[in-house]
Amino acid sequence: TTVATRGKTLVFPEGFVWGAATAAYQVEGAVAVDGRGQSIWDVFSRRQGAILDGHTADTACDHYHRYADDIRLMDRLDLMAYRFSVSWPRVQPTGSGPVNPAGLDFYDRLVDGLLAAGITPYLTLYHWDLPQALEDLGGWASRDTAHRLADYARVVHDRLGDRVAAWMTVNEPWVSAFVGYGIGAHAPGRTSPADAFRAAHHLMLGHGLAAQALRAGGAQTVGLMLNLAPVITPGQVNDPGLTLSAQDAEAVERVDALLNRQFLDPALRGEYPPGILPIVERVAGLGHIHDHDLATINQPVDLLGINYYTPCVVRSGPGEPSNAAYPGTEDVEFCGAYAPTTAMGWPIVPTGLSRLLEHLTREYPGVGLVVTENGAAFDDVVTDDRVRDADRIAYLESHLRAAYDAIQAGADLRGYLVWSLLDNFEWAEGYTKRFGLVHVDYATQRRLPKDSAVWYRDVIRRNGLHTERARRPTLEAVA
Ligand code: GBH
Repeated sequence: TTVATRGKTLVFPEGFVWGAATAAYQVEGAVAVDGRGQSIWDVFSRRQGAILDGHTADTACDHYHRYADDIRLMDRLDLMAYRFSVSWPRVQPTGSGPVNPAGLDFYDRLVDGLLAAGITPYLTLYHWDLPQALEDLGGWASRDTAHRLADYARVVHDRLGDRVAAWMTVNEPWVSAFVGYGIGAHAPGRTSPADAFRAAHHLMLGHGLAAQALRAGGAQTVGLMLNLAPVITPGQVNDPGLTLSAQDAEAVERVDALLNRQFLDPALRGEYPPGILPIVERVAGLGHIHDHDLATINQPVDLLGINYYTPCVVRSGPGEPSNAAYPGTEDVEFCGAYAPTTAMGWPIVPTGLSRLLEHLTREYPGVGLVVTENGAAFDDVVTDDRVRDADRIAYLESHLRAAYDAIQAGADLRGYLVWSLLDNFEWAEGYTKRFGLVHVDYATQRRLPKDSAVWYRDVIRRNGLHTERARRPTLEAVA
């Protein structure tokens, strides 16, 4: 194996890709500039009570105007890769038909700037900002939206395909479908479990159709990002080998099908996992699943992007009478408070990442893996022009150790992207949660690299983790 322990450093495989990620709506701002159309998030965030403290992303990190400075920042952090998303309503203001050249120009400049700095772009086509005009026609509950995504993929690829190698179709279809259309905590804020299942299927169909379009255009690397979590019982948090009761095992399997396999199996195996279609049929009917859809969804995937934050811990027991995030789990208890948490309230369990990577390697062999999101929000404080975010460093370090363990156990993990480069608009939490390696003062737009940014730069420089703590220098802020 290429993995080695060099002195006191855990060395990652040669060519391992280190980077950070953002998403268009969370960082760009400039929502009414240069012909951009409205997205479902522009509309949703104006709903009374939808976003904590009534925040909107109208300005966010103003990355649309400051992208050149942000690229310089990435360069100073020695990032090898930057994952960003393209705003669909910037490129196609009404989601179909007319293309807005000024919108494409922005991504053209961004990509050229990244390449000039030696940073590899990882382009996400869809990170949740659906054009509102398409939502008005039914959004992801409507089959047509999948075809519109493929058209949009073609438009973006025609413009950037000569310079961008890595094309990711959709980000976290589970969240889009079940949080957006089921619980309604995200845009478009609908509360229909039936529409959530339809949205899930159509997002995956959109992935398949977009992957076909990208491939036909000559794209080299095509993939998608899923929010994946090992589904385990509370007892397995500290004792992974624990034998489960039949009821617990069945609860785990059902939740795993809803959260992970509903997306993994169609994309990578061309089928829905056992047990899920009866739930879909009861909640939504099966009319939205057409004969050849699974073959369309099952396109070759070069890269599976894994967004990992925390495991999903469940056991057999009293659940919610109707849980719109997990339809059909009335007899499943979702457990929290089994480990210390981040500011999001998400328990910190690094072994969940190694477990997940090893499981994917066993169950879906042959697909390249990249951690496309991992990171944590903490209550950062700026003192003496510095953010001493030891808690974030500890989170990242422990998860990188878990990733290293998985690689040693045979996982084909090719890269790791921190969520996020910058503090940004954290969806329903507004600006109250900070995930960045770089602190953003929203009043002045000043960027201040946190201690974690400097720590991460050192990880990148040595392609691995120091097993002993060193004294670390700081980086000055940039206006
Ligand atoms: C990602 O979603 C998004 O892609 C990104 O845009 C976002 O900013 C980032 O994460 C941070 O939120 O209640 O303990 O069961 C994350 C999706 C789905 C992560 C549900 C954690 C459950 C935690 N997530 N989840 S828990």
